[in-house]
Amino acid sequence: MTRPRVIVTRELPDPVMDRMEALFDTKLNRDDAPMDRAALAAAMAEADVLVPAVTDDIDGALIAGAGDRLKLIANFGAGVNHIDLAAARARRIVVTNTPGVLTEDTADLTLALILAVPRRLAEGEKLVRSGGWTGWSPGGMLGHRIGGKALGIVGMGRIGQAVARRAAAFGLAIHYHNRHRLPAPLEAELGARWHPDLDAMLGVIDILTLHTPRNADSEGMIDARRIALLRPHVYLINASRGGIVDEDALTAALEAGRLAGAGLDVWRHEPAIDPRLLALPNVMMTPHMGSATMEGRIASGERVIANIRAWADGLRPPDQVLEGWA
Ligand code: 8YV
Repeated sequence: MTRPRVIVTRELPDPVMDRMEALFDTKLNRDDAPMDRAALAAAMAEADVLVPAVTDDIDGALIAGAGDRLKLIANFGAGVNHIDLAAARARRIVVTNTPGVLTEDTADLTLALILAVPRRLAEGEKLVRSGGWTGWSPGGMLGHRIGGKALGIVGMGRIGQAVARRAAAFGLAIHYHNRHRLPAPLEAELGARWHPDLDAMLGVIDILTLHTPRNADSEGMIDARRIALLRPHVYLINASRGGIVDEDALTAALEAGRLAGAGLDVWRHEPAIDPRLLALPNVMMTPHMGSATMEGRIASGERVIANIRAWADGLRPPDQVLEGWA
């Protein structure tokens, strides 16, 4: 196939779109308005390749109704929880993602939250901006020290490891829960302690950060029961997927002072945010911006292009997502 019909659902950086237009029979979404279900269905009826993003819910019914031409869903982004992988496999549609290129940016944002929440950065900024700051005082804006605390990382893949490296430099002791234990040399290099039992880890840490993909195993993983295992001085950080945390249970715990605070970049029903959370001063909130760097977006687009080219050449795309691994 020389020029596959490629439909891109969101506006990507210019260098990515220019290259796509040069290589493929590309239909771009220049005004970046998220496509509704009917628009997605129409795109999936005419495309050889769909390039969706996290805001597109590519569910089983849409995939089942896709045109015979659709052979590749080349996701722009690492997480693929918004794509029904089983339905794609049933239709023999290949799914790819863009792993690796967003790792460092997401880890940076995570560290920013890990530092900002216990030190109350958002509250301090708000105080100054409001004109309500009356001057230094010994008890003003007291937060909690980062160094010497225990960080619990759930999901020790690329991003979890990148967070561990950064956190160690700030003097945090690294604990992690992962299905598989890391190889011993890597574990030693990171100075990380494996907890095969997530519940056991929750009782010994001071800050919890989540870096596991959202899938059937992780959906609602941090629920009311597990939140109750956290000690009241614990901060929860989430820059992975909102659905991993039971947001109602988290809100109730924060409101009741059963948790010290939270740093949240992702939400269960983005972009809607529970007004009860908005009212809590000890929650720092960011708008799903963990990977939002120009460099990362371009690198992500380049991976999409590499995947499409490999597929069009009859090769196995480098980032093919295998069900059960995402
Ligand atoms: C991306 C993300 O911006 O890569 C991911 O899984 O969550 C984001 O950081 C998004 O997926 C782009 O579609």
